[in-house]
Amino acid sequence: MRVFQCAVMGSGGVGKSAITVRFINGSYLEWYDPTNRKQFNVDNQPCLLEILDTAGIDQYLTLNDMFIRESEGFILVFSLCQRDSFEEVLRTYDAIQRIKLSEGGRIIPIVIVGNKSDLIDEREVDTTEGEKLSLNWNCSYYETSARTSININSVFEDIVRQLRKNELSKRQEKNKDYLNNNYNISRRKRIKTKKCVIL
Ligand SMILES: Nc1nc2c(ncn2[C@@H]2O[C@H](COP(=O)(O)OP(=O)(O)OP(=O)(O)O)[C@@H](O)[C@H]2O)c(=O)[nH]1
Ligand SMILES: [Mg+2]
Repeated sequence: MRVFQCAVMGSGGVGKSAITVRFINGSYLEWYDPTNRKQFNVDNQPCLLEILDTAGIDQYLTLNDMFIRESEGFILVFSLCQRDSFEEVLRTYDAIQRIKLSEGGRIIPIVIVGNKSDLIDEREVDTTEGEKLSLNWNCSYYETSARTSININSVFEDIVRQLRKNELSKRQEKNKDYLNNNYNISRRKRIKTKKCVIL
């Protein structure tokens, strides 16, 4: 089975671990194994997702670059109750673009997550702001609560759908290149065989 790798990134304390644990274990803030893997069905097809729960601390920036290189998809988490963390998503997005585009990537599977939606009275970021960002970046946006489990599964299902789509388009591109190469070779051969013989 194809194993997809995704990283959960964002500022410290936004709920990256809580979201990951909620998805993997179905529990809230219990200890878990940080080499998270979960096999589940998306659109009736099984998949295995390996989730890298990163630490949201600035001094790990170089480490973050390494995580970006190693991951195929990204769940960018901010807290709906902390505007700074929303702005951090922009910086992480820039880093992902810089690294992945320099590696020749084109479509980068990304889901933006505004967490802690249960803390209604403490909100600092509006739904429309998250939605606007996702429209600009052509990715998805969910508002979640790891505490109440709202929308947690949808986030991971969405990233798997994007990862599958990405893989399919890469495969199609490869096939196109292969066919083009073959066409050029056979064309060259044909041109070669059209020799004129002078008697
Ligand atoms: N109310 C509420 N609190 C949450 C939610 N998710 C996480 N928290 C709380 O936020 C705090 C930080 O959660 P973590 O999951 O440790 O955050 P993190 O992003 O993994 O933090 P670092 O690993 O330090 O970067 C904890 O005290 C959680 O109880 C949520 O959906 N709702
Ligand atoms: Mg954590």
